[in-house]
Amino acid sequence: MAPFGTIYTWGPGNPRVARATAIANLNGLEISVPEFSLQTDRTPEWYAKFPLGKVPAFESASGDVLLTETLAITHYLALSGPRSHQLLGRTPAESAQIQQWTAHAEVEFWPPIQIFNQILRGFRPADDAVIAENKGKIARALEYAEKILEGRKWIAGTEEITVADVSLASVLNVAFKAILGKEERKYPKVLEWFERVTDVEEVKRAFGERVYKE
Ligand SMILES: N[C@@H](CCC(=O)N[C@@H](CS)C(=O)NCC(=O)O)C(=O)O
Repeated sequence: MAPFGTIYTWGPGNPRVARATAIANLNGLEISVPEFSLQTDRTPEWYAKFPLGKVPAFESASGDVLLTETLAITHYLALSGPRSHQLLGRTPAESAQIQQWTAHAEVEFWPPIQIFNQILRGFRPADDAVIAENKGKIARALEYAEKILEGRKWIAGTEEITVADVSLASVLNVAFKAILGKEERKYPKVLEWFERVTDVEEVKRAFGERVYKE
């Protein structure tokens, strides 16, 4: 099968790419993720295609679709295969719920998680007040998800896995692996749902082995 497109990224561990790749897998689309260095591979030719210079950046096989922004890349991959209606919603109400949870993952969960990521990678000082503030933000968002998951199999209330589940699981994967210890993962419904999502074969292939912080 010829690749549907290429995603340029700094490395296989990029959670934004894991999300997009999982959606491609669910739609049976092959994506090529070549080795790419932010230091040496952002050539003038590459910048001509992606003037912002940020990754992930997507290029379709034909070269006529060029995209940045994880939300847009994921949306395009979700729309481009046989499971588009499942992944993005079969009714306006379903689509809106999926959009709500995809946005919640991106806007409410990811910024505080990213701050920890930056602290762990040495890009930001480990300031106690910043840590407490951002753990509080993650806890608030988790409490909300815990309530919503009461009686729901998938986060947007659908019958099957959607872009919302994959998006939220991709950011929580970082939080559970590197930020929140056992005591802080006191959300049984969220954990049960997270394992359900990351057990889906196409998601597992993109996310890799599930690892929890001690
Ligand atoms: N809003 C963008 C953010 C992308 C982003 O911040 N990418 C970082 C790496 S994770 C990057 O390319 N940094 C290099 C740079 O800023 O030049 C998305 O969601 O895809």
